[in-house]
Amino acid sequence: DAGSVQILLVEPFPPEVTAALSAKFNVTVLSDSAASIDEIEVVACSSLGTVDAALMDRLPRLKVVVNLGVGVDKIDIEHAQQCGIGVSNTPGVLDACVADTAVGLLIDTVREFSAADRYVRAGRWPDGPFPTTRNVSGMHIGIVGLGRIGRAIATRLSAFGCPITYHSRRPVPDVAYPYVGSLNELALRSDALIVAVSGGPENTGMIDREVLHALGANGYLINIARGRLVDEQALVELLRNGGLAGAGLDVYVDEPNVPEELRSLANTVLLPHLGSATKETRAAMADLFLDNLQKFVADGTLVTPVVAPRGGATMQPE
Ligand code: 8YV
Repeated sequence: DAGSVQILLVEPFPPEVTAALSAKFNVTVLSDSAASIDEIEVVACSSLGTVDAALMDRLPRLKVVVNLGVGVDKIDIEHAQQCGIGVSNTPGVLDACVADTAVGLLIDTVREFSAADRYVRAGRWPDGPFPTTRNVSGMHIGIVGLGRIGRAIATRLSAFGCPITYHSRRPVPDVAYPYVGSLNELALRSDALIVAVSGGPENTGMIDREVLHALGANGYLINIARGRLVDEQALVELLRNGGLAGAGLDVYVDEPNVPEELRSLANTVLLPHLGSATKETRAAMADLFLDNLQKFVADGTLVTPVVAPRGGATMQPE
């Protein structure tokens, strides 16, 4: 019975989903120091909340971690696997929205719409026209990570007449876009590099100084994936000294703290991790999150597992 299932909520977590969760389940918030955690069977988190091995080890009855978001990079997946703890995420339902964000960020960064808006608001238009920029249509686009979101970005930019190439661990079957085995080579060939790869530890720092250098003085970097994928310090240096034309970022190494160096540059467009933040998409994510939780309570399995929970219908009292 759902009411008897003990859920631990790891913040930050959207308040509207907390309300839906609390209506059906017995919810304890991790930050509540009086919280009794011995009976916890389920951890609920968003992609922004950390669920490390230490937390899992503090919960003797933990069986599943249900994540609101597609990225599970803040969950220790390896440890969950070892302990037989299931993990679910919310894939698919946010692809269109995040791809829209990537395209919007690309256009804003290249055409400098946000800077032009500041120009008009500051009353500078009478001083002269805003400087010309460059075309987005026809740009050579390199996509890093051709998963569901990467493909949704590729579809949209194909309609802009942009030749698309991509890099991933291995070629993706059934796609027509040319695969480039070396990330440096992809950066060399691209006018804009769009990062859409998963943010797990194996990919940390993959967009390094060399890759950014290969992208070059006329190149743009767009990141809607995770901040840790990029060497942020090298990015700042190249943006500052003309080694890169511009960067559009939705994600950062230490969110919500955005380095002052990035904020003071004129050739950056900076968004506060809003890739999936529309009402429709967040509602669809919440539905899939709750479906995973309900299925687990019902039969011990998950709708969209990242790690399958060990041992079937485990919610019955032992
Ligand atoms: C949000 C995200 O950060 O899905 C992801 O991986 O990064 C996001 O959509 C968040 O999880 C929403 O609560």
